[in-house]
Amino acid sequence: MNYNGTLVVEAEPYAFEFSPATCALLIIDMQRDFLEPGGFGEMLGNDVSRLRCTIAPNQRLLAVWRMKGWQVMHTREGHRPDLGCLPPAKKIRGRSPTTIGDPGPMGRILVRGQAGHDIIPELQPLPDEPVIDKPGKGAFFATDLHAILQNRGIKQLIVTGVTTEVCVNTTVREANDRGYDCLVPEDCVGSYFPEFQDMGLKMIKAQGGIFGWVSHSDKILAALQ
Ligand code: TIU
Repeated sequence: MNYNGTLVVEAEPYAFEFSPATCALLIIDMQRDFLEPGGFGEMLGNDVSRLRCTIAPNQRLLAVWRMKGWQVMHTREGHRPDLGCLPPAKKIRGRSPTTIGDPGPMGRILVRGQAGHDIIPELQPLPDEPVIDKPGKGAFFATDLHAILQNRGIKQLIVTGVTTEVCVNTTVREANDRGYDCLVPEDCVGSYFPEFQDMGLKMIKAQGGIFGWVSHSDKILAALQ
């Protein structure tokens, strides 16, 4: 802790300082369809083990945030059962025979209320933790996340979850443009593609932290000692 009473995390491109009262842990899209064997992600040919290695570090960080009584929020990517919030362009992207809204291995793919849309059991939200249902990749688009953060006085975010280059990166960019500082612990975010994991993190911290900071959950936990 420094002289302001803020915590200082070793990070790149330089130390990330935060006040716990105004910093939320935001866990992005740790959903069964992206992470579980037999889900939509695996059905598309992806290796879900590349995402599953983020579960334990997320559990560790989440346990500490909860123990301290600090703010935790979760997001889920998905759509209304009537698909009214699914842009036709998103529906047909990929030219796959099975797309969002169709029956999949764990219910209708990325539809709210279906088993595959749910957050994995290891990271289930508590009743007082907001869950933001988002139709897009970024957590701010067409959601009340910004209002919730403002109402709770949040100015900084620890952003974790999947996938690094898609929903995590989009959310960090959206948050940055709205004036939030974002720290991304590299072991708590995952990609199906190793090169995108690497570049997705580099893009955040390049140019003096153009979108935010990158660190590791061990360094965040060390800052709390
Ligand atoms: N949550 C999220 O990143 N949604 C995706 O579709 N990611 C992919 O990498 N496909």
